[in-house]
Amino acid sequence: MELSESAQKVKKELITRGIKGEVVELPDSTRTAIEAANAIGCTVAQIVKSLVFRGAVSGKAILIEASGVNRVNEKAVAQIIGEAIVKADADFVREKTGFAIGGIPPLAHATEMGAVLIDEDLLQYSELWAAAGTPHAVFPLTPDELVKIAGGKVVSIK
Ligand code: 5CA
Repeated sequence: MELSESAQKVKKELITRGIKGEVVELPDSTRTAIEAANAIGCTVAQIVKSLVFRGAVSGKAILIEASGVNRVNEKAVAQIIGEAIVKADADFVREKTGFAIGGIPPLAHATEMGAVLIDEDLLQYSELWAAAGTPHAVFPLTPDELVKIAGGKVVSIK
């Protein structure tokens, strides 16, 4: 079946960046990390959550690539980036990334992120899965590929 427009955008960018993993669109929802893990048949920890926050002072988009099992410690992240962060609303997420919540990919965003952080806990797995633009689309990648395409700093986010 043909990929939806948003998933195609991600697929194109993956090809451009030399990532081999194929975008798959699944019948079951992959909107949340738990749903994605169930639909794929992997652990929740292997799911890459692409979470968008807003810099409280700068107003910049802060992207955090977190393991599906981890909750972002906003105080710890504030220490790392040098300003407080607040959870972004759906409109901010759409404006900055070009995608809707539940399908935010680690790349192919509409605007450049102010900062990108990658959860160090993701580095222990040989295979990860990230959203590919819609709440039904995902693709597999390695931790090295995630660091390459997201272009972020690997840190503890929890
Ligand atoms: N497709 C899966 C991973 S493959 C996915 O996108 N998971 S996620 O965790 O990155 O996206 C869901 C996240 O969006 C939730 O954890 C939550 O942090 C955020 N979210 C959900 N609803 C809202 C909302 N109304 N406003 C802002 N953020 C939201």
